[in-house]
Amino acid sequence: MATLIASVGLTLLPLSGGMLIAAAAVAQSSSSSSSPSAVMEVAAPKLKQNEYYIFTQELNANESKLGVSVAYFTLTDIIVHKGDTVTIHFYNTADEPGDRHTFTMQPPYKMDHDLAGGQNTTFSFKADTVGGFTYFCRYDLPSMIGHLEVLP
Ligand SMILES: [Cu+2]
Repeated sequence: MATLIASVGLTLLPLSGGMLIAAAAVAQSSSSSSSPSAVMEVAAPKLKQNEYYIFTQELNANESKLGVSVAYFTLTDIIVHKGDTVTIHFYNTADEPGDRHTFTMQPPYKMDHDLAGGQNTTFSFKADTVGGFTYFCRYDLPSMIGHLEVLP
């Protein structure tokens, strides 16, 4: 299959199933980066590198009948590199103040941001430990989880 070159300078890589991914070529200056990693990272427009918005969401389902929480985070995968500063804008989208949700992680990324319905918060942390780490809501386990992957 031929590689398509779009007029805006993006290289579109054909994948199976007709999906396309866009890979923008960005020159990385070795003098402007303190990271030893040469891995290319391209942020979305209007976002800083490693800046994420995460909203709470609840399925319209009968939790007591199902016997399990049906809440979740809108963003469930975050991949960064060691040394990155991660910024998260966390929104509890519930109408009722009593519908609390947390963004919680165990050590080494120990944190616990507990929001009432309608609240939001912004926080940052440095990804200084390599590995895979689960973030979760204390009130909605086992469903409400996500995964932070910190690459070397
Ligand atoms: Cu929750």
